[in-house]
Amino acid sequence: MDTKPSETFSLKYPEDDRLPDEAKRVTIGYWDHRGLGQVVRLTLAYLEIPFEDKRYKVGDPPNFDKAVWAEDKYNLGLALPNLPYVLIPEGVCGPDGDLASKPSVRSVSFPLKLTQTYAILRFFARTHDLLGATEPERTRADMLVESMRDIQDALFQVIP
Ligand SMILES: N[C@@H](CCC(=O)N[C@@H](CS)C(=O)NCC(=O)O)C(=O)O
Repeated sequence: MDTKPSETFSLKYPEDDRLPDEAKRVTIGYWDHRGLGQVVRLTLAYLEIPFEDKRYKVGDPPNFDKAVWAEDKYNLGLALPNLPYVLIPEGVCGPDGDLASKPSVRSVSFPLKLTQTYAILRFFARTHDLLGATEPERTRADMLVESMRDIQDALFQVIP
């Protein structure tokens, strides 16, 4: 399977070597550890999409207070508030506005506000041609993802 990111439909920034200002940067929100958020961070890093790494710190033991996330949870306009989340402002589409002009996303209003890890990953996979070109390739990719999810779920069971 060719996993090279698409040049024609991507969220990449114009190649002017300048990091986009904050207002035009993708934001990933997650706890200050790897968990479910890390695979989203790694996916954006792989795609060379600069992002704001918003990390929520839980309080000290034994209470592990989560108030810092509670402050944002219902104030970000997330349809299904959760962590990780991804915020994508309009300005981060390709230099020629590819994302916004694609028929499949034309009617979407920015910023895109995404939650649910696998929905986020599939969004970036679809928009960067990482899903495979044929049905068998796409199914193989799905099989791999679901197998990784099995391993991840098993791993989470052993973490207290
Ligand atoms: N199905 C969700 C699960 C998300 C989830 O359970 N997130 C945990 C961290 S791993 C959390 O603390 N969410 C914040 C909340 O429930 O408010 C996903 O895959 O994103």
